[in-house]
Amino acid sequence: MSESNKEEIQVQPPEEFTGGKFYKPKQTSVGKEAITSSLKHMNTYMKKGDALKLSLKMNQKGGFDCPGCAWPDPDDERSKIGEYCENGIKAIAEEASSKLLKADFFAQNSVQEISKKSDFEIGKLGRLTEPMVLREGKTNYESISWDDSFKLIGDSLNKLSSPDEALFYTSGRTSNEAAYLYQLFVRAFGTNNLPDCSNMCHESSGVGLSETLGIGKGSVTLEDIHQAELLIVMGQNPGTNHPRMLAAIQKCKAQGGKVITVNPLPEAGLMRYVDPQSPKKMLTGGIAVTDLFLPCKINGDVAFLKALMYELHKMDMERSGSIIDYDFIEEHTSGYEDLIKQIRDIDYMACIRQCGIEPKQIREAAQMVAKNEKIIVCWAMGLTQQENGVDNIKEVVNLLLMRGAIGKPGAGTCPVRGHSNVQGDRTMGIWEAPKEGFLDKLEEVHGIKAPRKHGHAVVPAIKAMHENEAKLFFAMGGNFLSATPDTEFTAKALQNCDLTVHVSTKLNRSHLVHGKTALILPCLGRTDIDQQSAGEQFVSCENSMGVVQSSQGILNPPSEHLLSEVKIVAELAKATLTDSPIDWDHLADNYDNIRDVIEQVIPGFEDYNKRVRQPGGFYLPNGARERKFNTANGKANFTITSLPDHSKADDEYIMMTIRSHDQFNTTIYGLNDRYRGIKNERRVVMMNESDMKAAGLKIKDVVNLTSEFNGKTRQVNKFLIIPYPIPSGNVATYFPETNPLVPIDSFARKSLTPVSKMVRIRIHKTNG
Ligand SMILES: Nc1nc2c(c(=O)[nH]1)N[C@H]1C(S)=C(S)[C@@H](COP(=O)(O)OP(=O)(O)OC[C@H]3O[C@@H](n4cnc5c(=O)[nH]c(N)nc54)[C@H](O)[C@@H]3O)O[C@H]1N2
Ligand SMILES: Nc1nc2c(c(=O)[nH]1)N[C@H]1C(S)=C(S)[C@@H](COP(=O)(O)OP(=O)(O)OC[C@H]3O[C@@H](n4cnc5c(=O)[nH]c(N)nc54)[C@H](O)[C@@H]3O)O[C@H]1N2
Ligand SMILES: [Mo]
Repeated sequence: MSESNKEEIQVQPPEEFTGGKFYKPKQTSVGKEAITSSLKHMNTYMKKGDALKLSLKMNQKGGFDCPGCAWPDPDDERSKIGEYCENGIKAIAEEASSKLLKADFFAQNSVQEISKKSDFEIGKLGRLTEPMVLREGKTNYESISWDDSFKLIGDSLNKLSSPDEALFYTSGRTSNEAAYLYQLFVRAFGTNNLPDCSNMCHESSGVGLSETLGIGKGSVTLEDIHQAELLIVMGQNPGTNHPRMLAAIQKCKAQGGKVITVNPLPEAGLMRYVDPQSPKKMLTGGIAVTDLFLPCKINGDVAFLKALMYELHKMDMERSGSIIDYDFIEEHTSGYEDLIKQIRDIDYMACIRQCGIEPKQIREAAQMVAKNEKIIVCWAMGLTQQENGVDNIKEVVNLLLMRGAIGKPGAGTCPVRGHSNVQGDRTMGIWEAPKEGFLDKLEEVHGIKAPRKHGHAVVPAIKAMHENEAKLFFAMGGNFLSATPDTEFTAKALQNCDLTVHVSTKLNRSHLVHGKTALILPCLGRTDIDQQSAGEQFVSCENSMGVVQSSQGILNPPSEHLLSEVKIVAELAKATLTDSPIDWDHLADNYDNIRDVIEQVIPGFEDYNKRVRQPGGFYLPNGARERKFNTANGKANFTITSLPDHSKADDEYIMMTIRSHDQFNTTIYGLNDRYRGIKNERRVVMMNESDMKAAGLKIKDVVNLTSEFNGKTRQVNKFLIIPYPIPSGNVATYFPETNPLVPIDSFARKSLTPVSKMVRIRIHKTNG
């Protein structure tokens, strides 16, 4: 393809409005409208019989794992009529789409023409049905056989001057079995270049928790949530992104539990909730979820937590040491003295200014923390996608440790994970920075030589492509272009590659912004039957609370040409590695064989094949849950952080990029954000009314947005201003439309997570 042609490919969604209507944000989530909305999605996008079949099997013991979020299923009784939520239904309606995307569509539409469509339209084109190739210099994708696809990739990989010139991305839907085989292939090939969506998601949690508690995962179970006396929900919007969490919160509240919410926005799901399975509650308007709402400014969390600990310490002094758990601290922790010295001396008013929460409310929160023993902090992207993302997590841990609220029933850490198997993928070794012990085991069990040099995470991977140091990009799922920061920069990086390959269920923009040659390899989804030579297979996934369970699809695959991700990896390995000691066919023919080797390599998977067949699966070991801290000093560590830098120019605003109620990451289910009162429009800037007034802006004014970072200005055009209850100086927009504004060099210290929740921007009014 010529340079000029390349430039015409639309890297960003079209700058077009869809006709938005704006209402007051809702106070209540779920209820009748959620049911209507999910039924509508099922009926519009799926075959009738399939919809019913799927909804009865979703998240049931022996059924399939919802391909949406990673919220766990109840260990005990599961609701017969449906252990799922509105957004789970949308996720399966999207995957089990009745529409098929066939080769003739690609023959009739050039890549450039397809790129003019919106992400919503691209997603609705239907399931991919056969392998497609875009040959160098051509404008359209065309059919290619599986054999030729594997040969093309294998030859390209073997032509690289070093295995480190290849990058192997993973999105978090990949099953344990596929993820294990994939990383095994990548390491047998010779690189640790395994960037994954976790790098953009909960990496800060992993880093922060490992350093302080010795395990990169949360410590609580679902039962702990039910039993908690106090839940603190920070930087998370469960009503939209983890709707089934609301049922767990409801159970907790029914037993007397209290909820503190720390969020710049009064998210509907956290204010009131109506259980869709309780008709009575539906009539009465549901229950209040949040007992204390703290409207924190964006990235005010470190300041808030420090002020909270200051109040707790003060209270402890006044009440002769009865608030802080000194016995726990003495026996299990290190670093308390240093922490308390810092807390005692903090500039309290600086903390108050930075978080924007009134001292009175902080004291109220401190009273609640002091009064309750069983405390859980839940969090998601509001805390992790910050420059100080790791520090946020460390301060959460400091708070819990002060109260001894870890490793006992009803207490602990709860990072609420995103993709349905993102946690399992990491357990399986999808990680650019693997531990030596893990690599030793791979060598011992498989007879390969595992590379020791750490590989690239997402941000360094983009830079490596940008600088021509990496030339082949392979993605196991996901939408790398649109999910990553600095869209224009990333687009150039991908376009620099000799070959880009995507294993996918649906078409997305990453397939359109391609290397010199590009391949799309269509695969089975979670809901599809997976037939291999040893018979029908199931896979397994690990949820947010470390439970591993099986998942088996029940629908006939939409096309006979689809392969499972496991099979794709095995065939790719055979086409690439000429002299491999691994019997790839043996592993792919029967997934029990993969689980047998996982059991030998990864601790906690003893009797994997047997235990994964138990209804409900099994729990992985979790040291923090038992007060066994696998840190260098064997203790839980208090740590010291400093207040984040909030400096900005007078005319700058702090922007967070968030999800609407009608999307799953870059997959746009629809154009509404019902709970926030936004209808039929995604190109919006939610802004405080007094800020609007001060800037001379009115509702529906059309604006362009710029962000300036290290002397470079980035810009997106055509957004509508809407008034919203958000702290002054803060604004909110949707991901991925504003990803072009997130600078590639703005990432979290230590975890390298792009700072998607604190982008300094300017707002420029246009003439419409
Ligand atoms: N339906 C649906 N479900 C999903 C997803 C989806 O896109 N759609 N995505 C999945 C994935 S991969 C993930 S990671 C999770 C994401 O789940 P969330 O983290 O809940 O998703 P976000 O929309 O990024 O929301 C971040 C929340 O943090 C708040 N916030 C932003 N900045 C700050 C801050 O500085 N401090 C505090 N205290 N709060 C802040 C925002 O107001 C918002 O409520 O959801 C998973 N589940
Ligand atoms: N600005 C900003 N950027 C963000 C975020 C943010 O909050 N703000 N959030 C970040 C977060 S938390 C995450 S997790 C990332 C998400 O980044 P990704 O995981 O890369 O993105 P997704 O949109 O989840 O990927 C969707 C695509 O996955 C493919 N797919 C779906 N199911 C399957 C399957 O079963 N197998 C295969 N092989 N493919 C499948 C489909 O083709 C679909 O188009 O984005 C990050 N980017
Ligand atoms: Mo995520």
